Amino acid sequence: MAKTILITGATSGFGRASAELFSHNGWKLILTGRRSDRLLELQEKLGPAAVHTAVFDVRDKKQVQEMVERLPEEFRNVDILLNNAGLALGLGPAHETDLDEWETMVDTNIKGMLYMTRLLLPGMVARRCGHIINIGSIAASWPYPGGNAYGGTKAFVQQFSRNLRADLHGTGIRVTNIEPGLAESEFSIVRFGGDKDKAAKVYEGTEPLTPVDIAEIIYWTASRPAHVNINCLEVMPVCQSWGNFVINRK
Ligand code: NDP
Ligand code: 8X3
Repeated sequence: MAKTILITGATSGFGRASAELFSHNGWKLILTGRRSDRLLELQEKLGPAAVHTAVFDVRDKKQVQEMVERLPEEFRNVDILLNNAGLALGLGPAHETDLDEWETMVDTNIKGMLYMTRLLLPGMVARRCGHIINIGSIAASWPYPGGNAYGGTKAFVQQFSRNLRADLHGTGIRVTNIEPGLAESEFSIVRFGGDKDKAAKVYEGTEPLTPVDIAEIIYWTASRPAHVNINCLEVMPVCQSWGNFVINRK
């Protein structure tokens, strides 16, 4: 019987590429996001019968609850929850940032992931089968100027993923945190408030990771034998590495 993956943020980037790859490999899909036109277009492309779409905002606990309650019978047994929906807003220093932007990142990257996980886990535990795959970031472990609250939200994803594993000990449920570095998607367009030129400059002269690269890693993680748990996987493009510490001299 075909397995089912629920993907948050399937309208773009990593989520969309994952939808295409899992579909290609015969999975049933629950595709979610706020942009309904994109979800419908993807459903049409991937085959309406194997795709259920749900339009909602992961920041809204009630909408998440309703989505889970309204899952059609044939999509109820979710095998993989891909907590992918997320965003960075701004790249300014902490003392100049917009507090609302910080709040949006916390509400999306942390609270959205918590709502989804808490509501789908009981079914997985009852079936003693399932996999939570969270999309963290290199920003969880490696600070950079302007990473402030975004990096903080991804550090939460990192530790929450580990703690989930501890809680789920003995249930057979797997938990993975995938931590990508520079990857070209709509991420920077969103980060810079829709400024496509500024976003393009982030990738200028680089060979960044692509959404397909990340989807393939997600699929590989999910297709390991059932006794293998990839706890955490950090990935950067070859063109990216770490810089030196900086010292402010008098
Ligand atoms: P994109 O901007 O291309 O995709 C983000 C997705 O998240 C969209 O489908 C969007 O859907 C969805 N989303 C955002 N906010 C909400 C919300 N409130 N409710 C529901 N869905 C939401 O970016 P990426 O594919 O690059 O990002 C995916 C994940 O990967 C994010 O968690 C990001 O932090 C992380 N990441 C990205 C990296 C990169 O360099 N690109 C590197 C490391 C991690 P819609 O707008 O339709 O709601
Ligand atoms: C996205 C990668 O380096 O812009 O999480 O934070 S980075």
